[in-house]
Amino acid sequence: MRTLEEVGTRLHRRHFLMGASAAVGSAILAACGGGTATDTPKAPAPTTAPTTAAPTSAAAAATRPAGSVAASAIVTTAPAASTTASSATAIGSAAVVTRPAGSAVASSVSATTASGSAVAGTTGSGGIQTMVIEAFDFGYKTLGSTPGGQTRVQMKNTGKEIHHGQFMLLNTGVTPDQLGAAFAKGEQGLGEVFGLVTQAGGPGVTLPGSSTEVILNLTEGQYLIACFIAGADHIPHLAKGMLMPLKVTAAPAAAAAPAVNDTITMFDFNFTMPDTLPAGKSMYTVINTGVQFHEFNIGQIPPGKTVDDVKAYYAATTVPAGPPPLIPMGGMNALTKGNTGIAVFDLTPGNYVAICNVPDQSKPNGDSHAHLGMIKGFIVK
Ligand SMILES: [Cu+2]
Repeated sequence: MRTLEEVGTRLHRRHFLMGASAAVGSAILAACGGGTATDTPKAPAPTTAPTTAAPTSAAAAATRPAGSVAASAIVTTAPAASTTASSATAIGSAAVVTRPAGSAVASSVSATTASGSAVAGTTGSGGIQTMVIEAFDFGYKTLGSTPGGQTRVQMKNTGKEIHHGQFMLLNTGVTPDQLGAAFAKGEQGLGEVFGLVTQAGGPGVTLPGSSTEVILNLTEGQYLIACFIAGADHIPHLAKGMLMPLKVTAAPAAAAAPAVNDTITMFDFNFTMPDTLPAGKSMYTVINTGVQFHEFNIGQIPPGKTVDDVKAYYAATTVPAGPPPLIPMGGMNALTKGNTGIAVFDLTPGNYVAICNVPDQSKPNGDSHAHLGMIKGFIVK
């Protein structure tokens, strides 16, 4: 595990979509089955993710070797080989799909079929299903397909870098090829990219060795799960394999949203939220009423540091020396205007900040929203 200082460097450099480039476009094409990818993602990922937890009893894991191009090349391995598991809420009989960087698939739909008709995870109390995502350096292991509806999305980071999982729903009629082509235009294509997808939330920044959770009411459609965090090389992780197609099918039945502690509103450019949140487990409906898309990520402020230190840290043009003045603790990733999701926390007392790191979408190369006012302190007690 890296030191907090190293992780903080990644955090500071993070800039949603800043890495839009030909490499990112190609990665999207490769992930979604586009046939015209001309560039392969850098830094090939391992063909199997590290196994960090005991496999669940009935989980079948399908691992696609890097470079496999046909559905028939997918091999189903014993559960012990690579299984995403989570303590009490493991996926029951669901198939887990690993898509290492560089693997080209015919289409996400056929991949899903070939993996053994992947189905949703366990349906828990209240009709809320659970979807476990393992994030590693650099890729995701999770379901290739899931029914829609209220879904508890748990992300476990088994890598050495910080990761998140941004759910992007391709708008009606949009093909993965279109999205890949827009990304490939780099900064010039960002406006186009924003018009092709709906930001549907997802687990926020998650420290190595940690887990975070959100509840999303997934609607039917083709999604991509992506990590836009960049490492020291400024290449976003999605270009290295952290890009996972997810097919969401019709919801079997409407499940009621769980009860929450409160509502947190994101707008251009701040948050409306309580000054104090309770320690322990709590849940918040997060809604975006702004024009631009926003996220509600949170970080704990270490003793001796303040909200002003966090603001100064992000305002600096070069990464300040020393450990960062905040420790990422997850939250709700970006939501398009009008979208909602539920952030699930289990917090220890202390000082915290809410922060939005997505860029100003009103201009090319826009500043992070954090620079425009979306850093807000709150207390947990
Ligand atoms: Cu924002």
